[in-house]
Amino acid sequence: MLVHKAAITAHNETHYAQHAKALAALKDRIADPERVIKLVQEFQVAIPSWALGTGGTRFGRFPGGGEPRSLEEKIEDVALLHRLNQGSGAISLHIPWDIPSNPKAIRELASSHGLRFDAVNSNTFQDQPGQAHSYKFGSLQHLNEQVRRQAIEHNMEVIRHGEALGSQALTVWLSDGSCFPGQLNFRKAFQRTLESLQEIYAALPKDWKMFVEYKAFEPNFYSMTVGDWGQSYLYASKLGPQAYTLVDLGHHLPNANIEQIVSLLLMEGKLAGFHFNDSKYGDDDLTVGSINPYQLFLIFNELVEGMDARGMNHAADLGWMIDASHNVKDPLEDLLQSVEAIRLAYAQALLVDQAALRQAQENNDVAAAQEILQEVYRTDLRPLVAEARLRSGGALRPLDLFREAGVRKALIAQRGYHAHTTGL
Ligand code: LRH
Ligand code: MN
Ligand code: MN
Repeated sequence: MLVHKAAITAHNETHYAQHAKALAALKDRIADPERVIKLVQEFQVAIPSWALGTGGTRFGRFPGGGEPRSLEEKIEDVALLHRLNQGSGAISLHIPWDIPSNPKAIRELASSHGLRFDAVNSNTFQDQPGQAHSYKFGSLQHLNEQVRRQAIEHNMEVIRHGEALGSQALTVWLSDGSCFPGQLNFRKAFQRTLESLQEIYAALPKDWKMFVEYKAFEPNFYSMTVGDWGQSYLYASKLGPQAYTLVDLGHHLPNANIEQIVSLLLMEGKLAGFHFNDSKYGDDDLTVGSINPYQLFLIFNELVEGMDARGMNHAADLGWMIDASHNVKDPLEDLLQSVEAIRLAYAQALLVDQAALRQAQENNDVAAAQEILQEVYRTDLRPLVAEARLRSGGALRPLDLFREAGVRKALIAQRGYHAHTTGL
């Protein structure tokens, strides 16, 4: 096992004095820091099994070495992240990229590391070897009933895999759509997709949710059959109470007001949760918080306000998942940065003075409203998030410890330069 408890303790001793000083100074400035620390400790983010290796672009792939060669090794990597940050206690699988051949053993391995399985993802956007019918012209929307049947059955199989692992949600993301005007009858494509989703919905266990993920464009560049939150919301509403809309931050047209979308989906009780990433141009899948951390904070501000208004449990009632992948960073370092960015935005949102904000809104005091939000956004809350990690047994500085402990070198020595062959 890489990075034992003893290494974390030694690391924390080295950094403790400096941390304690920064924390004390911060605690003097903010209201109820203990509440924030506790809520951040509880807040866990799921790591996608497809982000543990270096991602590719459609032009090239530059594997960094030491990448996991099996689902077991992917779980080992998530366990390592979780030991370091105590904030990534879940894993989200994409099937068939990761098929648990021995689900019982996989489930035990995960739970021995304190990990659970978040939503399982189906994949009808690629043809798999030996598959009878092609998804070139769509899957659940396809004109041919046999293609739709194949895609429906795949989703049912994913549910069965998820059940064996203790997962409780199915995420359906469809690349279905059209690339050119005139290619598709939008209304009929919607109807066929809805009917296919209804069959999958009927196969959901009673305590499961279906997450309908939308995306504005790519790989279809003229229309997407689940192209925005309105369309996803339509499907989710027509499907029933177990269906919800999943927000992937990169799946919007530029400058979309994602926080407003989030607020309204929450209001309607139809928000599933998130695929966290960041984007400058499109579905860039960049590290969450790397481009627009203010937007991330504004989203969390709506989440905290809206979830509290509905009496929801922040940690448990929505799906918190990362969906990012790229070419140039160590994927594990990148995931440590991701979880940190998410927890930081959450901590900031927890400290927004909601009563003062409400009052500013009621008085049309626009400047005061901005000041209230930016007061917390511009306060450095990293010591609070670090304290949450420390109290849960994680490292004060996970990324530094990852480097000091030579994790990547050790992984390369164990696993070699094998590049993962599935995924993006
Ligand atoms: C599509 C998407 C979707 C897929 C994942 C690999 O762009 O966001 O969630 O399952 O990427
Ligand atoms: Mn996604
Ligand atoms: Mn995406």
